Amino acid sequence: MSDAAEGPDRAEHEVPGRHDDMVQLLDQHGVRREHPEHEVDLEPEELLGLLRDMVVLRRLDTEGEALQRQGQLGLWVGTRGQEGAQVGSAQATRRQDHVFPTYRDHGAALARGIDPVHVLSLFRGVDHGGWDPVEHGVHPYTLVIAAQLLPAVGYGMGVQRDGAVGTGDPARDTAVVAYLGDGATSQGEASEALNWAAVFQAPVVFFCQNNQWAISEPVARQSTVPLHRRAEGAGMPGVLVDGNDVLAVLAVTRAALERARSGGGPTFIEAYTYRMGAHTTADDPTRYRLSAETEAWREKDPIDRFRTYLRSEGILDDDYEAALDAEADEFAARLRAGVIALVDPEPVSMFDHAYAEPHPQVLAERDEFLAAWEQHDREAHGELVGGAS
Ligand SMILES: Cc1ncc(C[n+]2csc(CCOP(=O)(O)OP(=O)(O)O)c2C)c(N)n1
Repeated sequence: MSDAAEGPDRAEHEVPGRHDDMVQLLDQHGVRREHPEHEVDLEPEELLGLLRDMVVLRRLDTEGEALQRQGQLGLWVGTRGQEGAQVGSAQATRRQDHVFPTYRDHGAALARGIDPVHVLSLFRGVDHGGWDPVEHGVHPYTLVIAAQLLPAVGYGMGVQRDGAVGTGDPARDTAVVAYLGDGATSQGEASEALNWAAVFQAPVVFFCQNNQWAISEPVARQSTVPLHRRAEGAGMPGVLVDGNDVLAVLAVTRAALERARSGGGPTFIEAYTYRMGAHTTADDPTRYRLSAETEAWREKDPIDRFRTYLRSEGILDDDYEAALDAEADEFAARLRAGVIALVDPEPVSMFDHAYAEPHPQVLAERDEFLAAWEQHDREAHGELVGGAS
């Protein structure tokens, strides 16, 4: 399919190049397509599960934005429009796989069982994002662009050396998913990570969500060739998938993960999608992009498209929709209550998790901080006392 990238509606800032190799199993009108290499065969319950995950993720986004506007969060990083890419890719992972997310990959966090209140606690500023990475197989969010990519490759190489790749045991063979954005491909670390992964045949799937913008910088300022074609230069397959087609994303990511787990090496996936909202709640996208562009992408909405398909197959009906709405409402209510109930941490607690074991420099910094804090307290108290006398 080429309607997003070719022809008269291709926006000026998009990277020129042929996109007719884009894997798609549902066209933008929700009509099912065959693909010679990539297929998925899911039970109706599994299909409904994908819809549910996308609807709940969108609700998380709506609530996150509302909570930020109400002053309950310092910032919110939205996912609207990227539900197909995130849910499809995360649902392709297995329990033993390990995921390295960015700050926007809430769909991956939810899919891997992380409490959404925990995700929001980071954006409330009461937590550093410290869920247990081992329990969930999800590293903490990375806010420094591309900084997660080399650790992801290192983790993959570790898995390889632990003998958990290519054993043929589906419960043991392990892969890594490294999420990145289109803007992140401009960082030197991205090139280093791709090269290392290819040279060492690390079991890593680079899942790049090309949402067209790196804040206000369009993708054409990041690359002169479509992003997935960079993989060839690094020495790994690059696959372009319609990121708003949850089925195609699931199929492509499953295949890439299977390849990685079996010892076949890394793959780079470009999920062609769009960020419908602002970069974060601190951003105003009307300053750098046209509403006509956003409107054109609205037509390709991953949830509407999938819903249309499920309805046409008779898998989705009004009763399920009503139950799903009720579930999303309940999810939202739990989220709001959970976020508002979060307790501010002791300021000194920020030193607690820097290292697994006590570290002399961190302990010294902690003492220094405590002394300054107490001094500040004394002065504030003194001032009050002084002012009253
Ligand atoms: C190393 C580094 N440089 C700059 C920034 C500021 N910054 C935050 S988000 C962002 C854009 C990232 O765009 P992209 O990788 O496409 O991901 P998206 O936010 O679109 O999901 C930038 C430049 C940063 N966080 N880290």
